[in-house]
Amino acid sequence: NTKTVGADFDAVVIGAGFGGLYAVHKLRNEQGLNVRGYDSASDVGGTWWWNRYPGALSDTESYVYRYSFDKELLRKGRWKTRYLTQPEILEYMNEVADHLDLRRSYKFDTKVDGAHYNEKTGLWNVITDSGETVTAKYLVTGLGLLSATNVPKFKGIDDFKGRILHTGAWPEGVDLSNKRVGIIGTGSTGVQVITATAPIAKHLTVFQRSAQYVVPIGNTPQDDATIAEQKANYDNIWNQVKNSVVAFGFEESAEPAETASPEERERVFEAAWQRGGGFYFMFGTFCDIATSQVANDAAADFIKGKIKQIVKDPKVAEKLTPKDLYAKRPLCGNNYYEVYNRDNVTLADVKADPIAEFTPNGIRLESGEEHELDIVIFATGFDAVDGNYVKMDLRGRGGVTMRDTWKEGPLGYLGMMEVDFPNFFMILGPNGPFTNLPPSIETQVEWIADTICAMEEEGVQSVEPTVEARDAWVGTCREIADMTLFPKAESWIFGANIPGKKNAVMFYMAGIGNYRNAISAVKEEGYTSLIRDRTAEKV
Ligand code: FAD
Ligand code: NA7
Repeated sequence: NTKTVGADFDAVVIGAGFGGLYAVHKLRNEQGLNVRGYDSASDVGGTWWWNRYPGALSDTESYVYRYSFDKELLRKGRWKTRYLTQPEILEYMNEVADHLDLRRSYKFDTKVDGAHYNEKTGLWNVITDSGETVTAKYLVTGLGLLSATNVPKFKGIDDFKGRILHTGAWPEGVDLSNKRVGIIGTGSTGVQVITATAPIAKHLTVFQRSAQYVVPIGNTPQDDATIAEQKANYDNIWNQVKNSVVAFGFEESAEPAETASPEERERVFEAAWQRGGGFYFMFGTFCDIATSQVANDAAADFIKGKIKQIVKDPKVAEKLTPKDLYAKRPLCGNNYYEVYNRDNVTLADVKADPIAEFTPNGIRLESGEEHELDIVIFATGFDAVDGNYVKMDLRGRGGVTMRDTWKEGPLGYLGMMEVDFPNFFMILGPNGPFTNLPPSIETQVEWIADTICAMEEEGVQSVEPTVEARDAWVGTCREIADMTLFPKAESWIFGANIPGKKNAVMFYMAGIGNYRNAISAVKEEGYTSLIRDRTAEKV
């Protein structure tokens, strides 16, 4: 019962994470389209299927790291602590898939190698690694923005006799206990895997390139009364979340640190330190930490003071003290700096003494110092945002490739569409919101589903953004980003973590509330920024 004449499916959805699953639900269950989903993973879960490393956890609080659209799912939600562990999130995703009967639309263990738009038929040809090629009118991609693993190349890596693992592709059954473990990377993931590994490993060596600002996570148990209150108050909670900036479930501060007294700053930072939460520390304490150098220095100095207090060996404390701005994705952890007081933990500063090579027995630094290891864990992050898009052979009108369209850095209209790619919709594509992600994913999937519905009702065959609209959106994102300190710090947010990747703005940083208004306006104005049924003459 495909509506599109001559197509195998009305829509193909790639990905079975939060994004893909909701897209299949909206398009298939609500709009009656014939949908095929693909994921290279063996089951649903996306991020939470792949990232099974010890300590894997969401640092968005449990009550808002979930879908909001289904009251029954909200009512059934279960959690024991303030944050959800990876197994709990995976269980939740499985429950969602069962509840909405989503699995039957998917082919798992199937990678989409490419998708080519055929201008004659007006259909996407979707090519998979199972040898199957299918056609569909719409292509919806939920490929994940932190999903394409970054595996740096090191000399001698093939000679290493031990095991090498990446946190983002973690196999079942790895036992780190009593092993000599090396961890490369101290980002959000590194902090989690380091704190989980230190107590069980025989010895842990952390290879740190950049020292990080890490505040406590504050993962306390949550009693039934608190959970019942959160559930009873969900209408207000989601309303606040969807009109906020970072969508983390707390009110962002309206107080500037710039004008606060030193005592007031100390009081507010200390309270946030005790409360826990990385995004809370950056956005819930004062309103100008991400925009004012003075405020940023105040927050950074507070954390540096804590490092000095916590870490017993002053030389180690110095290595752990960040030298740059507090303007990457804010991190939090469970007694992170305390790890370095343990006898079985060594910190190797690989900015001062870089990794020279892997040897059969471990890692040798440029100074000649060798660390003997049984297992090396790459907590080296992801080719974020556009990584999975440029890996695929995506071709739009006239065979134009996404790789070429984004060769100077990813673009994207509203974080969801691209010029020359008709009937193509991205979930969390470039220049979408920088927030707790499930609420932004829902916002985008709902807009995509509404747009498809409107086009179907109008009888439109194809829809794509104008160059002007796309360029204006990218320009807006650049202007907003430049009002913050984030572009001044080197991180995945601007593509700085991948050697050779062009530094580009990849997020809309004005918050989910403003984002929702911006995309609603496009719909209310009748999608005037989209070209319907573009033909050669109109170009
Ligand atoms: P994903 O969950 O990444 O799913 C994408 C799926 O697409 C994957 O399963 C992948 O296999 C599949 N795929 C990609 N390309 C192809 C292809 N060519 N063919 C077939 N399948 C393909 N966000 C927060 O908001 N709060 C947090 O606390 C938080 N913590 C995180 C912790 C970790 C360790 C990581 C890695 C991410 C975290 N995130 C967090 C971000 C997280 O990715 C999002 O919250 C959310 O899970 C993204 O969902 P998604 O569906 O967009 O993408
Ligand atoms: P991140 O935040 O990109 O962190 C990766 C870490 O790995 C970071 O400390 C990097 O150092 C380090 N790294 C990367 N390449 C190398 C090489 N070649 N040598 C040494 N060290 C290296 O990734 P995460 O997985 O922690 O987090 C990504 C997001 O996923 C996170 O924000 C959550 O939302 C989930 P650097 O800082 O670049 O000097």
